[in-house]
Amino acid sequence: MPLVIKISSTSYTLLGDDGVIMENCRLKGSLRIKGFRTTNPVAVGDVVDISVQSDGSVWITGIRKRDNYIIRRATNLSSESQIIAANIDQAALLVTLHHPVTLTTFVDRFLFNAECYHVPACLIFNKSDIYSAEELEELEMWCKLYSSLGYGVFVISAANGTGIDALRSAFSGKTVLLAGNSGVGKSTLLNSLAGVELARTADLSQAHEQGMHTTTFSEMHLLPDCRIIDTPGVRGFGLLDIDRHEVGGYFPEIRHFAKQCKYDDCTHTNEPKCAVREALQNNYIAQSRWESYISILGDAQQSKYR
Ligand SMILES: Nc1nc2c(ncn2[C@@H]2O[C@H](COP(=O)(O)OP(=O)(O)O)[C@@H](O)[C@H]2O)c(=O)[nH]1
Ligand SMILES: [Mg+2]
Ligand SMILES: [Zn+2]
Repeated sequence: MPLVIKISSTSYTLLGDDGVIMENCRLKGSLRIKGFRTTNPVAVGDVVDISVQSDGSVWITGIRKRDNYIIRRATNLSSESQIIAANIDQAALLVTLHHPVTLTTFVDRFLFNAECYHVPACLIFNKSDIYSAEELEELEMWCKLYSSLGYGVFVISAANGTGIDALRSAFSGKTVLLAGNSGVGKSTLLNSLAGVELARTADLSQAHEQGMHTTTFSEMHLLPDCRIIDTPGVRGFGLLDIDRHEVGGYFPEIRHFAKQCKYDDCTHTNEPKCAVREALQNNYIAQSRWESYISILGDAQQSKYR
């Protein structure tokens, strides 16, 4: 079945079973109105049905059921959402502790969202080549924390190749969604994994893209051992619907201790006999994770995700 690997504002690029790439494919009109209120009904990673016309042009006539998908709202004010990617095996966040600084809340929000979508998540710490001894110690603490929570953790240098082989084997055969703040090294990592120049890195791309309309559509890169979905302009992803008392269920350590809370719908804020707050006091839960939890709880309160 053909796979959607790239979307532009007017057409789709598909990868056929035979490995042939079909460009300029169109969407059959009736597909536009069905289903979600999304700005685009077809996403990168979708498996689709096609019909080839007598002139050779290709129409997408149907979308196969998705294993999973990740969406974000089109804009803050809009109720429309955009499917960023579908059928993902692994969500990977590329992180730099410094240069640029990544906030723990940003990391925790990513992990939280991946849990909500039931997509296994991992963290890739990049630029290990430029850290001071002190920064490396800090990095070690982050790695310990997140691996103790069950997340895959990798320390790499996309620039000099450190850790790339381990990453390549972890990604082998998988469709990976790669996210991360601008400047953390996503393009550099893509090139490093591919072994050839695929994506332009910051230095080269900025001048070129200025004045041009920059696309924010995702694209799937077909690497020798894996498929990487790159999501330009997508720093994280958002949820449409979550209740306050459900938030803790997507933090593995909170989920663990919450079983012993007195109330099933405990939000771990001011309820009596709360096992989660007790665990926090005894340092079984990291302070930074707790702060992220409280921050996401605040969003759920304001219905930010609805
Ligand atoms: N020292 C060092 N610099 C890196 C590394 N990876 C990327 N960079 C640099 O960081 C900048 C941003 O990289 P880029 O791949 O464009 O980031 P993107 O915005 O996430 O795609 C560029 O100047 C890269 O050369 C790394 O592992 N070590
Ligand atoms: Mg880039
Ligand atoms: Zn509780």
